[in-house]
Amino acid sequence: MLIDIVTIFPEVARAPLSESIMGRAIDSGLLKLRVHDLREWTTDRHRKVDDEPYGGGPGMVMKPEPFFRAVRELRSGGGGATKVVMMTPGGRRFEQAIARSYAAAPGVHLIVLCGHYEGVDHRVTEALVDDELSIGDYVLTNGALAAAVFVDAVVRLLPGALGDERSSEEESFAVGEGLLEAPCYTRPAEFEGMPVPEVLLSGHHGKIAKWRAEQSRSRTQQNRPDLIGEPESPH
Ligand code: JA5
Repeated sequence: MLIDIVTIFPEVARAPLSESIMGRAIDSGLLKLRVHDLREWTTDRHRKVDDEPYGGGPGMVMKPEPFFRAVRELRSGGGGATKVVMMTPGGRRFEQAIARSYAAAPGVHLIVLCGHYEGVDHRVTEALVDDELSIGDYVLTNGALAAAVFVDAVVRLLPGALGDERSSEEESFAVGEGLLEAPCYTRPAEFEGMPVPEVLLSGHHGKIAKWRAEQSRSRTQQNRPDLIGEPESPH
């Protein structure tokens, strides 16, 4: 899968995607990841990527020209079909089902644009962007972090990306679809006065399954009532 990320903070996007599973996906050729500095596509001496908003207001807006130059150049170097994704707090909520749909099209060249400052000139969105994504309802200082989250979630689903670290059976337990996992423990059986629940040491698989199911239910009720059709508790 070919993925280009375009950001004014390329190191922020690059660092998390060079480790572990992502690093191996790159080394094995499963993923070709290129992270670009948007300023490569500026033409002025100061490499300016933002300007004041028309209509007034606080903050700065990302200029359209560098994005248009970037996408034109990257599209021409990709070969076949291209999808342009914009990471922005105003996008549709990114979730596992969206990650799956991107992973199911590994032949598509992804170009991931990162918003910064108060926003991006809307002509970029209208003319270039196929999908606007938000990773959640919180404020980041940096859209490159959101891009790294998106790419990680997609690439780990590509066949062969996980090696034997984890299998896709885990998918059916993904948060957001079903219940939360029961608590888990490893050795020692007692640590600083805190014992592992006795049932887990019992060897009684029926009782263990029942205990886990009840723990899943109560933890989901407590932490993610939205997953079982109940209103989310106020903050
Ligand atoms: C925050 C100054 O969830 C997607 C995104 C959140 C966020 C993005 S993209 N950019 C920024 C930002 O804040 O630049």
